[in-house]
Amino acid sequence: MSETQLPSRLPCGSRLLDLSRPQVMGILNVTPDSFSDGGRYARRDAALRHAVAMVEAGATLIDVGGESTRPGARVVSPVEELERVAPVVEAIARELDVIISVDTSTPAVMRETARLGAGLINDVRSLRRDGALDAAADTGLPVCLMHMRGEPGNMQDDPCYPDIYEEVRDFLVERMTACAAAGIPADRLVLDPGFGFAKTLEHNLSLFRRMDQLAELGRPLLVGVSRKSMIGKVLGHEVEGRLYGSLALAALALSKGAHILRVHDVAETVDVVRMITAVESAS
Ligand code: 8Y4
Repeated sequence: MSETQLPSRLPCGSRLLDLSRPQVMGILNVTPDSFSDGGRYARRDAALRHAVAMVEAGATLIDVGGESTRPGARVVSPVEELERVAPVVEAIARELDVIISVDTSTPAVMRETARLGAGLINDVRSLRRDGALDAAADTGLPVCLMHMRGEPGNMQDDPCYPDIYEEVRDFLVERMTACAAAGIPADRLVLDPGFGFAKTLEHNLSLFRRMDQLAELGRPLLVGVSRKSMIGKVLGHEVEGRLYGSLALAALALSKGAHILRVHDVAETVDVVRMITAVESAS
């Protein structure tokens, strides 16, 4: 794989993502479990307020997701997913100066949200659904490819790999090749090891340790570990008690070359990023 220097900016629709320093992506869930009651305008307004707070706290990307990837979550139709996500994307695009990432595997959602102002496609299935490669290619937007075997519903059924790092690298190379064949060039791709997806605790820890080697693929890395069960398993804390573990992993991910951190706790993570950047910019 080529080890060329990464460009310092990634075009994301009408905006540019600055890759010369680490960026924080705030997580915005618009699944019914997060904003269920109050009807659709209440859901849109609550989501917009959350997005405003994350941008004020320093997020430069907002990841909007309308389909839960939790094991056992109900399957959402494309129409239902679009009804949840589209008003939120539209409102953020109108109100805020931020790159909107859309967490979706659904071709129709990719096409429509791109039209409404989305700047990045974040697909945990790495464009493996029927029509997803073509839809993403047609939008011209960058895509985040993430390692996951199987589907969210069955991915934790005894995942087994001879070498987790090689598994993730080979998977991402295969998806990069599929993207190239569909007209999505490598310079439009972001790569993600997929922490917590089809991996045991040992897989997650070992992959995290070797994450710096994924730089050899020559693309920016996005890392999502915020509040995940790998932290819960090591520390023995429920999801509300995982902030310090999340910040420890955020700092370590930066030291291993991560470019984008996908997090719930934006203000706290931005402090970590700014402190590390201050030290690394010193003479
Ligand atoms: C508490 C809160 C515990 C949330 C677990 C979780 C990633 C992602 C997710 C990721 C990229 C999650 C959509 C899982 N994780 N996209 N999406 N990378 N690119 N679980 O790691 O946050 S959802």
